[in-house]
Amino acid sequence: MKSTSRGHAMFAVGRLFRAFAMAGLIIASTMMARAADVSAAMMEAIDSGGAPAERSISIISPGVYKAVVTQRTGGGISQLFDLQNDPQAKQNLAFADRGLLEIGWHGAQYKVAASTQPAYDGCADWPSSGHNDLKATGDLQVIEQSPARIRVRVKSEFVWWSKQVHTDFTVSGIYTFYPAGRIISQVTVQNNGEKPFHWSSEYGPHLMISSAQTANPSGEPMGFGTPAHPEWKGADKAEELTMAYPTSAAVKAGLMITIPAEQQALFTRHMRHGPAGQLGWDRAGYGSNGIVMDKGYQSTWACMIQLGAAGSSLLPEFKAPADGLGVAADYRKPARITGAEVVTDDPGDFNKDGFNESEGCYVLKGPGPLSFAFAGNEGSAGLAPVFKIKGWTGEAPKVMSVNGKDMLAAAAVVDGSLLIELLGSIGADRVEVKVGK
Ligand SMILES: [Ca+2]
Repeated sequence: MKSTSRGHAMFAVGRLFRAFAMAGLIIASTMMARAADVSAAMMEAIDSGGAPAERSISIISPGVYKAVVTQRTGGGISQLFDLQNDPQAKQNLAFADRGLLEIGWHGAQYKVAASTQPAYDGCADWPSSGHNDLKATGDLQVIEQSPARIRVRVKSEFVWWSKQVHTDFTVSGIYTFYPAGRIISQVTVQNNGEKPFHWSSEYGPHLMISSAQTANPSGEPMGFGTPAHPEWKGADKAEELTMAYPTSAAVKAGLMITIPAEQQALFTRHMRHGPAGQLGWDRAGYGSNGIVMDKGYQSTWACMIQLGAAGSSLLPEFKAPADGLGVAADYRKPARITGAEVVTDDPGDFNKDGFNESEGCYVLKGPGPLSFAFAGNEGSAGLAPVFKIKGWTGEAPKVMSVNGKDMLAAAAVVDGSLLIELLGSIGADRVEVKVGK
């Protein structure tokens, strides 16, 4: 296994555990016990309940991040906090009025001035605060909850410029939140309304972040870039990722978004609104070329958002778009697994290769214990891979063995499947993995 600068991430996860480790209060024999405690405390979902306007679901990975999904926006991720650098959760990285993952606004036939038409097709927003005003808040449901991950399903309709509801033009999403700062979203867009919708280049998955007003009053706190265009000059052709990275000392976190490589047939280009400093927000990510959604249109796709944080023993630091290339490769060019049964028909695995893009996990089968070889593609970071092992009959292990060394994991058995996320980075080299004893 290639040693990395984050090698010590193997055991040190979470503030509590790091504090113990640094204080030298634990020795090897008790390390696993402490690791188990930390693992058991991983991932919590808190449903506030209440009326649609007030209802939210908070997802917390202790010491790593907190996200809040709100019904008033139609199911947007209205808040995201880097708990490594902002333990009091005061600096919201997402733009609260909409959501961290935004998928469109302007249509192709955009016009506002002197328009007398009540609702031509020129705008479709999701999420947005307009959903609450229009009582198009939709539905939120926690569909899975364990120490390994939390899944939240949201359903709503697009709205027009936050002023009218696009009846039967629906969006539904399933967010899968993992302990290591990763949010996988599966999105389904469907038009059962009578009118076609003509999109501008804005249709696609975007990061929507807060800007000057909340993070750094003196200027733009985060820039947007891509690997080929680090400061967003051009960037018309879709690349590996879009990143929001800190441009002031006030921000220690970065965010990146990527899509499965095959989806670049749909999302062929990048999109950025800008400028950040003027508006209090900015949004950028993948766009498209004039997609028309006729009556009956339906499309399901997925994307990955990864948080980076300075000073984290688990997460990478994102200072420039190129810092996300390894993590993007993890999602876009999954590793090859040999020596175990790979499941290629899991719902959400778009290209049936055994890596489920909609859940961000490898899918295997076996009652356990399981041993297999895991070989990343060139350039992969091997950051916190996730495995779903169907037919598992044992307990959820607290560690995984990688080349004979135990590494901390977050795991749970859910509906007969073991879900297990390795809490560390293993790089791109081939490693031998053992799950269960
Ligand atoms: Ca796949």
